[in-house]
Amino acid sequence: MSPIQEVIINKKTDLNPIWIMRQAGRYLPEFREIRANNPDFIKLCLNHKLSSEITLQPLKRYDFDAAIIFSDILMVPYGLNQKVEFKKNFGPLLGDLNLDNASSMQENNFTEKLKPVYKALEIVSNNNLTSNKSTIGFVGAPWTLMVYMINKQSPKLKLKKNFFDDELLIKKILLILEKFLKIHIKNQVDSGAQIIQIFDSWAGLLEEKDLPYYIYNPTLNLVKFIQSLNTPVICFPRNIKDYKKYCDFIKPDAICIDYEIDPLTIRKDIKIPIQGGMDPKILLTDKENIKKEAKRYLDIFKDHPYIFNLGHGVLPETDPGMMEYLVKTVKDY
Ligand code: 1CP
Repeated sequence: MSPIQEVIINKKTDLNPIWIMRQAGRYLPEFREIRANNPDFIKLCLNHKLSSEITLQPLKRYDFDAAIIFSDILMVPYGLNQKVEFKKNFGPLLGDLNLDNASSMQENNFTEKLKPVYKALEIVSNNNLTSNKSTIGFVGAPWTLMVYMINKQSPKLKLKKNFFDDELLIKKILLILEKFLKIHIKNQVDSGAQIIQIFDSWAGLLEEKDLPYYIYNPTLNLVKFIQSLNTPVICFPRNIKDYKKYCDFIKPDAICIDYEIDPLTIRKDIKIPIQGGMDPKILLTDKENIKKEAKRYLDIFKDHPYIFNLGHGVLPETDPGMMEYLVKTVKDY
């Protein structure tokens, strides 16, 4: 079993495995080089040779304990025939959702559209660089995906005004997403993903009273499905107020925390394995500070099953040398 699985499944506390969200990406010059020659981001995700190579790039540099497949949560709306583009200095831009078209999507057509993602997972999980490491697959949570599908761009701080007006539309989208997220998850597991992470990046936009309908129930459904495949699931509901309530309801195998939350409170409240927390901006400071902050998290979770990670994705302006220093600090702890 790989160290991350030991932490999640066997609740080991002495291993301190590390991987980093967005570890395969914009802070690495070797990624930028590939990206410069591949302006269409979706096409790049659908190029299994390149996406598997990008996935493995950080493992060639650093002693990470996991590879996370180079893909995007928005590959699911893309698979459902919604147009998805990534605009430079703007982010994702989606076309109108054609609900009839999405509802009538056949399972095998969806799988066929995303086949290169699964192919890349096979390549990565069979590569020597991932032996004794975990290959992580992922999906966006239904709520976060629905936000992009209706809002058609990043909500940043707020949703469009009439977002919640069409209740029937919302209900239908949630049902379609439940079906196709399960297919996407199963395909990833069948292709070598040993762990699934669910990203709910916009969980923090909802009020407490709306959490059961938009987050708790749909996510619980996916979590149960992933667990039925004998696969551990890590949930990352970014920016929520009550991680304990979330964990009590959804019961993921591990919970990833953001950098706004106090790790001491989390350790007190939550019994399941914990991942993440450190502010990605710390990597933009200096070595002394990186060591201090990394140790703070490692000390706090010394006797708790803990996977080192950041509290959000690594920032593009991060110096790869500082990442090396962070990995060394965690490994030497
Ligand atoms: O321009 C570029 O070079 C593309 C930048 C980029 C990258 C490297 C995007 C566009 N997506 C990704 C890869 C990606 N996205 C991974 C790969 C594996 C890894 O190394 O971690 C993962 C796991 C994601 C997940 C993802 N995509 C999330 C959840 C995590 C988070 O950041 O909150 C979200 C919200 C997206 C949507 C998305 N993809 C890309 C952008 C710019 C965005 C929008 C973010 C926003 O709305 O502000």
